[in-house]
Amino acid sequence: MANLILILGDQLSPEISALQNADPNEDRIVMAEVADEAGYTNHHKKKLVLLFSAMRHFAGQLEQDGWQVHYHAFDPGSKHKSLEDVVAAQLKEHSLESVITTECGEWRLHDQISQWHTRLGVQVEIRPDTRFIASKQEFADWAEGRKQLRMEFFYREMRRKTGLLMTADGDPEGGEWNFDADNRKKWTGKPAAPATFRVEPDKITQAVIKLVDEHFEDHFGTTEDFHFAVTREDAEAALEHFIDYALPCFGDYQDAMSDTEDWLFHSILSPYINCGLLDPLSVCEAAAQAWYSGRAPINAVEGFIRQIIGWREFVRGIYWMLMPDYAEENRLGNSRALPWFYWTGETKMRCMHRAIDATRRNAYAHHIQRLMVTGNFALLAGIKPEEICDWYLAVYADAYDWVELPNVLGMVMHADGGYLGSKPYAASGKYIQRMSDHCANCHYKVSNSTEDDACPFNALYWHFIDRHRDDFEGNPRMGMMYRNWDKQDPDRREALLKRAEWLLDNVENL
Ligand code: FAD
Ligand code: DLZ
Repeated sequence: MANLILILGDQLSPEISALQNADPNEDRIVMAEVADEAGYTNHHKKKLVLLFSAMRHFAGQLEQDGWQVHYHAFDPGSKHKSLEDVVAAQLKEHSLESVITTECGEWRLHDQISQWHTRLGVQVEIRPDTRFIASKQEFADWAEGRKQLRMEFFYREMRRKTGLLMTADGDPEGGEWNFDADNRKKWTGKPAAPATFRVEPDKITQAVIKLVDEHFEDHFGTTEDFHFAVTREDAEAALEHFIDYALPCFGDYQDAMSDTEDWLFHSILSPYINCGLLDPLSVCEAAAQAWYSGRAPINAVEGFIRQIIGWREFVRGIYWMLMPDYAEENRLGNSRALPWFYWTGETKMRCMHRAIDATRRNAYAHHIQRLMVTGNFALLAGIKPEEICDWYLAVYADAYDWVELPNVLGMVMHADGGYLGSKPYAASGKYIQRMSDHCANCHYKVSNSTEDDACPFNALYWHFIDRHRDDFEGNPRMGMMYRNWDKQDPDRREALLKRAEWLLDNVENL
């Protein structure tokens, strides 16, 4: 019996499970650019270009390899607005009775596809996504019965499972599981950050840029200077570029921020890993090889691998274990609307301006900008989780619900009660000053806390500590913060809270 094989925009891998044991002469592949997927959030224009162009290149490659592919290019006038519409039309046109697909990354779409067998009256086979190291079930089994879920312990399981950076005796290479303590240097301009990997848009990408500019004009960001890879071959070249030029310093400057450099020593590989152009395990193997051959130090390589087989796998496990209720969590009871400057970057807070402006230009900001700048501000200001989550889902080229939601709702907003961290990542302006050179160029003074020109992060930090006493005073990792707060002169505490109240009342004008 011939099957219809659906490949989604983030499943652009030749080894995707939906294609296993398929017959190019019998089975038909369907891929579709549709309004529902392009419009469920205000996707950054560069994300749309990346996905549509990568999908078109992937479909072309499948055809060259002998597959029969139906590719539905985006057409605003099309009567087919959803993947279901396109699939239903293909089933009818070719009298097919069975759909095969790989489980998708988002609850929203997973929920829809799970109903297709009744809605479309055909057999629908949903296969596991074998590109992840741990299956959903494996994660759930690991989590079961544990009082606390800690990424570090899950990560060690993934190291054992993959053998990455493990000795023949089953010990971690370098004698430690985690070299994070070595990875906190401030970057002062030296060593120079490498040039970004660039691919100039080919004809297919140019056509997609035109399409996005024409039909997605009101979406966030810009298509200008689009230089992402859109094929597996170019994504592999991006990986090599990272390993040769950035990986050696990745660890040292992993937490650094710069007022002048957007990318520093980060890999910029998440957009490719998440849409399937790069295989996460192969990426880690390439990094491990760089350590074995002496091309990168252990703190860099271990730190990088931990992000992928540790954090990336862990957040996915949390997502599927806790959805759909997870998306509704708001344990800190936040109620403030997202300030408009998240969409414009127009704020006098230099670190926020730089992070949001880079996001607008590049559909990218590195982890510390996401966590300790835009995320930290949202946490301290008590922004509604659903609004800040929707912002993060929209603005990054690598954003998909399964990875964005736990990072934002859990890691940044602590709205889930602490699955992603045993304490909130709340910090005052001092942290930003320690890890960056933004403060030297800021309208506000990081050394001030209560004055009119004081860095907003300072008073907001203490306001957060004060208003969440019931939530965090008993947390052993936060006791010191409460002792520091309680030790301060009552007049100063009052002045800090007053300044914070003013900031919150005037949040749109900061
Ligand atoms: P590098 O710094 O070079 O790290 C290497 C790889 O590790 C990344 O490519 C990514 O695959 C993985 N990784 C690192 N940290 C994480 C993490 N916390 N969770 C999952 N994978 C991780 N990552 C996404 O892929 N999509 C998102 O939508 C996303 N949203 C985020 C939102 C917030 C608030 C925060 C704090 C983090 C978010 N992350 C997200 C994680 C991380 O910031 C990005 O993966 C990273 O910045 C991507 O850039 P890079 O490829 O240069 O990463
Ligand atoms: C993110 C995205 C976008 C913008 N557009 C499409 C699309 O038109 N067709 C498609 O198959 N996939 C798209 N995607 C990715 C899907 O939304 C993705 O498969 C889900 O988010 C599940 O992870």
